[in-house]
Amino acid sequence: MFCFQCQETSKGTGCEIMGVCGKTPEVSDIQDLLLAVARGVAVYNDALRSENNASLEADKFVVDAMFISITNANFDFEAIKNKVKEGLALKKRLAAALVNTPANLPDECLWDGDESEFMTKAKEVGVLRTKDEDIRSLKELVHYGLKGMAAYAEHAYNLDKVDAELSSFMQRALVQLTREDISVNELIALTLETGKYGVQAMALLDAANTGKYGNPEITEVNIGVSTNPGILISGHDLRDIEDLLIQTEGTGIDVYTHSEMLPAHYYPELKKYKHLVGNYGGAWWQQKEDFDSFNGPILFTTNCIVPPSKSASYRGRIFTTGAAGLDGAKHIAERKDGQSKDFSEIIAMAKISQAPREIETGSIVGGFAHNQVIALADKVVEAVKSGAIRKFFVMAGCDGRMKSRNYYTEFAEALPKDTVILTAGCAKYRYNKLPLGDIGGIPRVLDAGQCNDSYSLAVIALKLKEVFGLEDINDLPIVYNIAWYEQKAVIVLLALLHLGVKNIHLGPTLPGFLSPNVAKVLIENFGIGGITTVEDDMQAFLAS
Ligand code: FS2
Ligand code: SF4
Repeated sequence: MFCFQCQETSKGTGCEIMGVCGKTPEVSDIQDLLLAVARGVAVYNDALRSENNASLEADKFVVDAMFISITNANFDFEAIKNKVKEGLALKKRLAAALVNTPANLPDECLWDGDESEFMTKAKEVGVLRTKDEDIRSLKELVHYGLKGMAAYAEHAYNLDKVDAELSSFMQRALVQLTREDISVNELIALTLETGKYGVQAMALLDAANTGKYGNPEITEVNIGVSTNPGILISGHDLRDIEDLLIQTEGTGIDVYTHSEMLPAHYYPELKKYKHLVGNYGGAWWQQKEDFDSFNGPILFTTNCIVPPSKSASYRGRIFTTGAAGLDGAKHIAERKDGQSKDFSEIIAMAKISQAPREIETGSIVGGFAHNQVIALADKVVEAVKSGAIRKFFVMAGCDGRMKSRNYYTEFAEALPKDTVILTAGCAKYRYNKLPLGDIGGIPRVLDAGQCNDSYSLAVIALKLKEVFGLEDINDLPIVYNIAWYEQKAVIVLLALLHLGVKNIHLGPTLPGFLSPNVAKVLIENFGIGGITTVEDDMQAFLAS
C-alpha cells in the first residue's frame, strides 16, 4: 500500500504499512484498483459521450468509486471488491457500445482479470505508478479534488439533482489522468479547472439541500439528552436523515446527529421533526468515547468512520449506508425506484436500547448559511463600518486527531473580541462550545453548516464584496485560516482558488502529497501558507 491522501498520513509523507486511519493494506490496494477501473470506465464513457451515447450508469459508477475511496468512508474489502467486479463488467459493456474505439487506449481500459488477479494488479496501479514526483503530486491533487467533488455530487444525486456537466468534467479529467505524457502545465490547468467545477458541485448540492429542506436558519441545538432510546446518525447525507426521521416518527425513539450531521438541525424541513432532539458528542475522531456512551445504534451515511477495536462496546451497533462501509457492520441497501431506504433493523435495535448517557448539557447555535447571513447583511455591514467588527476569520474545514490541532482552539480563544469566525465543516468542534459571546447580537462563531457549506462562506464573501463596492475579493477584511483533513477539503480549497481567494493558510500541516515544486507553485501564485504559532499568526493576520 501507499497512501498520502489525508493530513494524518504517516510521518507526513505516506502510509506504507497500515493506514493511520485504520485502512489495511488490502483495503488500500483494492481501493487503488477500484480507482483504476473507474478511470477505465471514464475513458470509455467519455468516448461514448462524443458519440452522444454516454451512459448514466457509468456516470453513477465513477461518482460512487471516487467517493468510496475517500478517507474514512469505506473499510469493507468485500464491498469494494464487488464494486471492482461491477466496474469491470460495466467497462466491457461500454466498450461494446462504442462505434469508434479511440486509438491508444490506456492500460486502465485494456486490463481485465478475475478475482485471483486483483491484488497483483492493484499493486501496479496505485499512487507510485507515476514516477515523476511533480506529475504524481499534481495527478493526485486532481484525483483528490475529484473525490471531494464526487461526494458532493452523490449527495445532490440522492436529492434528484444531477448536473451532466459535472459528470462530463469528472470523466474528462480522469481521461487526462490516465495519460503518461501529460505535462506539468497541463496538470496545473486541470487542477484549476477542477476548482471551477468544485464551485459548481457545491452550488448544486446547496440548491439540492435548500430546495428540498429550505434555507438554513438560526437554530439552537441541544447537546444534552432525552430519556428515550436514540439513534445516532453521522456523515453528511440529508436524504438519509430525512428517511430516518420519517421512519422513526411516533415510535418513541429520538434521533441525534453526530459530527458533520449537526447542520441537519438548521433546515426547516428537518428541524420540524420533534424527535430530532439534539447533537451528541464531538467531532468524528472522538467517536470511540461518544459511541460507547450513546447506548443505541449508530448510522454512518458517509465518512468519517474510525474502525472500532475488537472489544469496542458499540461494535455491534454500527450500521453503514451509501458510500460508507465497515467490515462486520450491517450495510443498509440503496433506495430502489425513488423509495426510502429501509431502516427498520436500526429502529428495532433502538427499541431495545437504553437511552443515551448524558455527556454534556447546554446548546450550540448555528444556521448561518448564505441566505440567513444575507438576511442579516445590514446589521453585519453596519458592524463593519462602525468598526464593531474588525475582521472575519474563515476557519472552515476539518477536525482531526493530531494534538497540533489544539492550535485552532487556542487561536479562537485568542482572537480579539471585535472579530468573527465564519465556519463550516467539522473544524468547528475545536471552538463551537467556547463562550466567545457576540457582537451586537451577532454571534462570534457563525456556523454555515457542513464542509460543503463552505460554498455559503464564498457566497457571503462575494456578497460583502458587492456591498462594499470592492474590485477584489481579497480586499475584504477576511482572513482564511483553514484546517484540512480529507479530500473534501481539497475540493473546497481548489474552489476558493478558482474564486480568486489568495493567501489561504492551511493547517495543521501542508499536504504530504504536494511535491516541493508543486507547493512552490501554490505559494508563489496563490500565497498559500501554513500556520506557525498562535501568537505569531495572530499578529500577522491582524496586521494583514
Ligand atoms: Fe469532517 Fe470527516 Fe465534512 Fe470531512 S467528518 S473530516 O468527512 O467531510 O469534514
Ligand atoms: Fe494514511 Fe490518510 Fe491514506 Fe488513511 S487516508 S491510509 S491515514 S494517508
